[in-house]
Amino acid sequence: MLDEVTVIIPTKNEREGISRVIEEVKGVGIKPNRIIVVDGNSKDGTPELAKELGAKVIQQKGDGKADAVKQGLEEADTKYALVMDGDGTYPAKHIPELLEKARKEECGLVLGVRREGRENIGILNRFGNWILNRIFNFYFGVGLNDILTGMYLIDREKLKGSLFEMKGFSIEAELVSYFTGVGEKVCEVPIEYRSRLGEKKLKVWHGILIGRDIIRLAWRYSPVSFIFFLSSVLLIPGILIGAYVAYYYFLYDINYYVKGIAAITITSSGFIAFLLGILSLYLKRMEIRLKKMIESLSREMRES
Ligand SMILES: Nc1nc2c(ncn2[C@@H]2O[C@H](COP(=O)(O)OP(=O)(O)OP(=O)(O)O)[C@@H](O)[C@H]2O)c(=O)[nH]1
Ligand SMILES: [Mg+2]
Repeated sequence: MLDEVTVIIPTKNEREGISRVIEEVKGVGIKPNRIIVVDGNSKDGTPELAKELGAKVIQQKGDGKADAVKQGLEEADTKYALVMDGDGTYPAKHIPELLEKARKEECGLVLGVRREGRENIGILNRFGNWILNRIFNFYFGVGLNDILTGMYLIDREKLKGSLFEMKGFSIEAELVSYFTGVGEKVCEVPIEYRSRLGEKKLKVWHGILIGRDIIRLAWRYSPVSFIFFLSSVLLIPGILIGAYVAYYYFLYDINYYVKGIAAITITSSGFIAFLLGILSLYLKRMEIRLKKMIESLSREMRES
């Protein structure tokens, strides 16, 4: 079963953690040639160390974690790819659990949700994670718990069509957006998180960039929620002003012409936006249905 997985470890100066990670991954039964370390110009001997331990090491093109993960996903040739940090924070013992979940429930993406050891995340990161998860769930209409986890399993066959437009630490947000947006199942498995070995790369401003990117991704993969948001921004004040005008007209016979026209204009714009929202929801569902149909057709053709 584990032969179906390639483990991808993006690294940048992770000499202190990489041995532990590779040893643990081998320990659960993954063959060394199925461990790909994508190194981003480490100056501390990380790639040499990884090679000594038998892992396949490739030098990343481009820069940032996103480019490294993308390259690893292209390099892998198994159905599943598991991405994990090279800093020793994610225990490899969870790999079989993530794989089993994907196989059983046909998930496109399985997120390792950090449950145990949350104190090792750091208070600022925990707070940032909480906000970013809320923003994501709001715009995508889902209830995920840890979209920015550094340990996740991808069904590579279901990844075709992903655009990989994001940079750096926004890769996780992009992958979750893609799978959610195209209607593939995003599953969750609780995992443990340990304290980091070596120097931290993630800074506060990365969190801000991730927030901006989630909004961009929502517009691309979940425009429906944007349109409904816009329609409520128009409809609510429009109806309130309309009620105000009607109240004075019917009870006191006072005419507010400008407010009346404003109420009609704003409410009808909001109503049109609402109808457009319903239309795009319908189109999105149709896109997902068509995609599923094309997939099953091509599967049938491949099998026959
Ligand atoms: N190849 C490559 N790997 C990177 C780059 N930047 C970060 N990484 C690796 O990506 C993984 C995640 O980075 P981390 O610094 O652990 O960030 P994090 O897990 O979000 O946050 P902390 O672990 O709390 O610091 C680590 O294994 C890093 O070494 C990069 O530019 N290129
Ligand atoms: Mg990390």
